[in-house]
Amino acid sequence: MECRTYDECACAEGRAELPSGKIERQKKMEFNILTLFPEMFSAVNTSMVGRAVSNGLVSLNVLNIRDFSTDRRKNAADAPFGGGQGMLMMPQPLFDALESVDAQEKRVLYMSPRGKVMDQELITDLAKEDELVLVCGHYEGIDQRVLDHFRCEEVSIGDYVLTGGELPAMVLIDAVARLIPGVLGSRESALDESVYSGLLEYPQYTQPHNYRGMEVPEVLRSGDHERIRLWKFEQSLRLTRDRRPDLLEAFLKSHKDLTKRERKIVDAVLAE
Ligand code: 21W
Repeated sequence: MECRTYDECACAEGRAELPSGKIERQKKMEFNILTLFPEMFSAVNTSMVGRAVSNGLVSLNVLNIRDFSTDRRKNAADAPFGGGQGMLMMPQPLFDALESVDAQEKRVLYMSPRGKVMDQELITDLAKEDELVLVCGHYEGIDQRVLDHFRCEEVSIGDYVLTGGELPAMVLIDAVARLIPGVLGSRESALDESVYSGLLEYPQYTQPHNYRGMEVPEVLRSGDHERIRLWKFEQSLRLTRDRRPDLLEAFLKSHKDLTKRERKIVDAVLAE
């Protein structure tokens, strides 16, 4: 059933419609976040994910690691044993903060530049959980005993250097939250995207058809759905060939079931 507006939709109150048409209460997903900069996460409340928080589909439990320090000056970092630059986050505040959210029983992710680079496969897997614990590091990182004891999975968002794990944690939350039923409005869909099909997205156009003399490709206004589908496929193939040959190779390996027309387009694009 299509909902006319997001707020009329059953999913707006934490209920999701099942394929049977039955409406069942949606289990909310909780993110426990450990950070030295809790204020940064207020950004999440002003986004699409913020709407999901208001609707009870997502909840953020943001803990300030410093609040758990038993040190008289509330220190949370010290110099590394064995020397080396900078400071490391000490085990005591992190152990206490992690135990306060029962992290021993949960999937714990440590945002780290040496982690596995996040991809859509990891995100879909994380979206199956009811609860996650995200540890945001700062300075040069955290004491290894924290990672070992809580069996932390180390996750990076890519090969560039940031100042800490807060923005990566927000990237992860955003990517996971949009897969929770009801988080995206009825207009958006979590399916039908490049990361799912394996190809980059084709160029898109909206009104007006002529803007400052620049015309929308004629085929998109033809009404011929098959011609349009094949045009989009061809554009996606070209972009993927030029920008992400790695993705094109994987696509061709996994899509042996192309139609005759699609096969012809693939051969032509590869020959160009
Ligand atoms: C950057 C911490 C570099 C440590 C050995 C000892 C989390 C991040 C971060 C940061 C270093 C992510 C060194 C992509 C990122 C993050 C802060 C290492 C050198 N090596 N994804 N000292 N990029 N970054 N410093 O930076 O916390 S996920």
